[in-house]
Amino acid sequence: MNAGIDSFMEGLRARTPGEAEFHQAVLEVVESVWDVYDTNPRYKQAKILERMVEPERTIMFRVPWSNDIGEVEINRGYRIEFNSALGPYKGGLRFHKSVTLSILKFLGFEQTFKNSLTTLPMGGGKGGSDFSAKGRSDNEIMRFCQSFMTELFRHIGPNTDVPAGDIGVGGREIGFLFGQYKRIRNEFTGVLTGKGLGWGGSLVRPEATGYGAVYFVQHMLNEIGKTIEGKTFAVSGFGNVAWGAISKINELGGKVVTISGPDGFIYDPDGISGRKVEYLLELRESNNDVVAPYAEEFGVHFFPDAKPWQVKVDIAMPCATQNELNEDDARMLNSNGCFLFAEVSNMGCTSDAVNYFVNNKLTFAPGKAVNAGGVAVSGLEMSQNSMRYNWTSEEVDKRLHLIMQDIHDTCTKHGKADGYINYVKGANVGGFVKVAEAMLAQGLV
Ligand code: 2IT
Repeated sequence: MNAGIDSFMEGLRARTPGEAEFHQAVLEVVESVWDVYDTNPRYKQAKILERMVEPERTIMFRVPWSNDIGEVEINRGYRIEFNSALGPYKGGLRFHKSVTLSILKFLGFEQTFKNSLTTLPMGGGKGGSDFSAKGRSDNEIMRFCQSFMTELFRHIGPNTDVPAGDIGVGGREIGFLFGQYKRIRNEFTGVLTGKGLGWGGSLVRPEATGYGAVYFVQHMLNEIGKTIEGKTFAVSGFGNVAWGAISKINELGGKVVTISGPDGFIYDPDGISGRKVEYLLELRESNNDVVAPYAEEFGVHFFPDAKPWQVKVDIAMPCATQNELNEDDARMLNSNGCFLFAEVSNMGCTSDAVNYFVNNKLTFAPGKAVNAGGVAVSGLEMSQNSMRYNWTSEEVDKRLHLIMQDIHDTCTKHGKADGYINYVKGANVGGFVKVAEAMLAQGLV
């Protein structure tokens, strides 16, 4: 490794001990942009990279609430306002028992570059809590969301910081959070995205992350002279992102043969289509966080405690969570004939897996490019809220198409060399340069 990168990372690790996921996300970006950084005295003098890895503001707070049997429960809430060079902080809230400061810092850091890639005016932020909806009643979820917002409201606003959903935060939670914000502030504003259609939400927002990812895959396939028609896909996860991706793959003539949950994966060789896709929504609404019931419902095979990467497919799309696909998985997929890897989850692949893909010049694109359609349509929701007007689904979908194409063009511009597109480098450099230039223009803040 390069000595400059080494000493940069050593400094970061010393300042942020124990934040392994954050270090992983930073290292990937620093490795990609180091040449650009090291040869640009304007960036170096202004210590742009050193500033980028320090969040502008980190908020941590107590979230007390009482459960259905009257016991007191305490969770920890967070909002990391990472970078506002390009616009108000923007990024999701994750409610899951695995949430830590390190996880939200990695997500907020990545969000900054992802949002930059979308071409829309959004800074980067992320937040959430170690609260999990698993086994909770709707009333408990509402009380938790209300308590969470009772502290968060003072830090956010439509021109300051606009949260949205992520793992564990969907339409139901956004509704509870929005209601409490409106009640406390006495303001009906676009302070959150992912809102319901009748009260400020945007058409296509629920589908946007999955649809956008598939549009991006279409561009990747186009580069290697292929199309989605007739291809088989391994998808992981079974939530909103997997659901959107599967719907669009079906529409374009592909076949998805796997989904997964924390309990294992489903192999459905006939393809997950029709009613089976809608069934994913029922699974989620059950608050159980398992996929095994799908096997019983549709008479297919369930593989407990296993990941879907052992199945023979053409294309792999991890859609669940960070570090869900490691180097062994990558090798196994590749040796079974898989030729395209589109990371849809944020940092879904381990560093070793990413290095394996790139060093072997395989067609791989990172989450911050592939999954950016979600936050992009959040940006379009903000635009519509500002105009107090709603676009049709055709209008939103058209803009989503253009944005995904733009991101692919940016990746190609900064990542293509000797006929190979290094999407990791392309996305990181493309995202970085725009943020760096804005930071320089805005002075030492
Ligand atoms: O990771 C992500 O980009 C999201 N969870 C969506 C963020 C947003 O503000 O829509």
